[in-house]
Amino acid sequence: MFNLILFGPPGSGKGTQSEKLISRYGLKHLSTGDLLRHEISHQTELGREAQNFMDKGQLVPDEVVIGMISSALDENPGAKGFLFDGFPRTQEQAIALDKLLKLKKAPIAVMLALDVSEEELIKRLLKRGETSGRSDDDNEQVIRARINEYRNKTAVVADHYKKFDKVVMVKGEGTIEEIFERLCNEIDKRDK
Ligand code: B4P
Repeated sequence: MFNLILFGPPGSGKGTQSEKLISRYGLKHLSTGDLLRHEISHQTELGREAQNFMDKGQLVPDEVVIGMISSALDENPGAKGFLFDGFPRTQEQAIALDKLLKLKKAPIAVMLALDVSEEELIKRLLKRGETSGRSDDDNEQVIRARINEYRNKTAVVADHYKKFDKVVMVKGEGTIEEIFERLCNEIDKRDK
């Protein structure tokens, strides 16, 4: 089993690159952002709770996202491997993920961390906001709040995996194809 975390600030291209990576490597894509938006569009209780946080650019509480990931892992017993996109986003989520994967005897192989300047992040998210209908993308104040959440709560997740020597920084600026090739080069260096 090959388990990979695609890491980076909001708008760094995690969702964009994940789509391409799962198709090349046959991994199961687990995006907490997508799972939460699915709950919102189906107007579930979890979705209504999550929307309050997401609309303000805040992280959704740990127990909610950890529960979603735990169920998704159980629902895919035959997966060749998982690509975690947008998860873990806090130290607590990272510890919970490590425990869940330990039970499956399949730890994280590598964390690929996309490096993108703040100016570029804001530009990309505002551009997506023009067409996506995502309420967390169409307002610069909310985008800045998301970037602050990343700095205050999420950046430490990379430190967690650095302790195990699992973090590789990848330049996240350039064309989508160029970035994809950089990510593939790192994955191909590792055993699968
Ligand atoms: P996410 O859905 O994870 O999304 P994201 O961080 O906004 O974006 P991503 O990095 O995937 O960017 P993308 O490829 O789409 O999170 C949304 C919210 O959900 C969070 O703020 C939080 O509230 C909540 N949430 C999710 N997971 C959580 C967790 N674990 N714990 C707590 N809360 C959680 O790219 C962005 C744009 O850039 C796109 O328009 C794309 O086309 C463009 N782009 C991509 N690559 C480009 C390139 N190379 N050049 C130019 N543009 C590019």
